[in-house]
Amino acid sequence: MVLIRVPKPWNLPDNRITSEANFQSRRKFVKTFVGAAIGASTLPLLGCQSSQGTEADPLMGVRDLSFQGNPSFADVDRPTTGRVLAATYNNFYEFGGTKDIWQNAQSLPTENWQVEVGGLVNNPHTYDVDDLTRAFQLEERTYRFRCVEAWSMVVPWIGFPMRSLLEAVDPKPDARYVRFTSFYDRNVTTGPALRSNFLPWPYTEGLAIEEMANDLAFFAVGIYGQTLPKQNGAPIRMVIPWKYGFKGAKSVVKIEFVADRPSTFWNTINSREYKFQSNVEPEVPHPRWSQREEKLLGDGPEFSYEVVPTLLYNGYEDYVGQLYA
Ligand SMILES: Nc1nc2c(c(=O)[nH]1)N[C@H]1C(S)=C(S)[C@@H](COP(=O)(O)O)O[C@H]1N2
Ligand SMILES: [Mo]
Repeated sequence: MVLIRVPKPWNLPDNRITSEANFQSRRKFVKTFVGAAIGASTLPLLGCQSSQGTEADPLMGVRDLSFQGNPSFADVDRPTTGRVLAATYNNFYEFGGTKDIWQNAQSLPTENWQVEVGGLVNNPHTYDVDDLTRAFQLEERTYRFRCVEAWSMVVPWIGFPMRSLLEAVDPKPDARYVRFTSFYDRNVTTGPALRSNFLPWPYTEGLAIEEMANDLAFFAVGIYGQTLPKQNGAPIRMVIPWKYGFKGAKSVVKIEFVADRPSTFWNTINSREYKFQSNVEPEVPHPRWSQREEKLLGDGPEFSYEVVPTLLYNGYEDYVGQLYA
């Protein structure tokens, strides 16, 4: 049995939701803040009760996958983050505004998951996730992963390049952007951060079509050799390793090829702090903190970190530099 201790988030300059609430009325600010605080203190307890005294396992429900290692992405110059730590220190606002949402996320219904791909394409298609994993060869890639909040991890993802799907649906010439939408059901995605009315659910993200076609852009269906834990975005999520983590929407249900730059979740909330492009750029500070360094999550199960320098495009300049030259 895995020993669980809910990791303590260090006090980042962030809480993104409360900071956003400053843009709103004072009343809304107070309401949101109280909601988040209550959620943080009671959710872990509720999780224990619902599992009737047995200790819940953050890796519950995961299955083995068959895949090939991609030798080009076998390793990075940093230690791989601990598996349990990556499964217990998450951002998934649909299930709450704190890092310890993994128990709450277990209510995500991942059975018979479908992904609708459409918009400006010649072959629109609604895929079962199992069809996707059969149609495209699964490979493993270890990537650096950098959150805009200045923490980072290194994890082995399993999935397939976004370009495979892009080619299968055959975009029309006027498709210039792609919009990705996460699962949302207000009866399920009931995290305390959601009680406020101003958040533009569902979670959406977007890429320029050239970015989606880049070698690095990836759909992950697994992590650490097995299917994704729900809290990591099961059953399928985006991984865009040269951009800040929020660009990688979890639990994707819809992919639309569009002509114009789409609206996206964080950019709609605060366009000054969360740019549409949001490449990892150490010399471009977030308005409220520096992006020069990051806290790289440790290789053990407990919360720990090492401060390391942030790299331009998260160390992937060779792959993506020409996109932005
Ligand atoms: N649907 C959805 N996707 C999301 C988020 C979210 O809140 N909801 N958070 C993003 C952010 S800010 C980060 S850093 C990563 C975190 O992924 P992880 O929890 O697997 O480390 O997911 C991204 N994708
Ligand atoms: Mo993030």
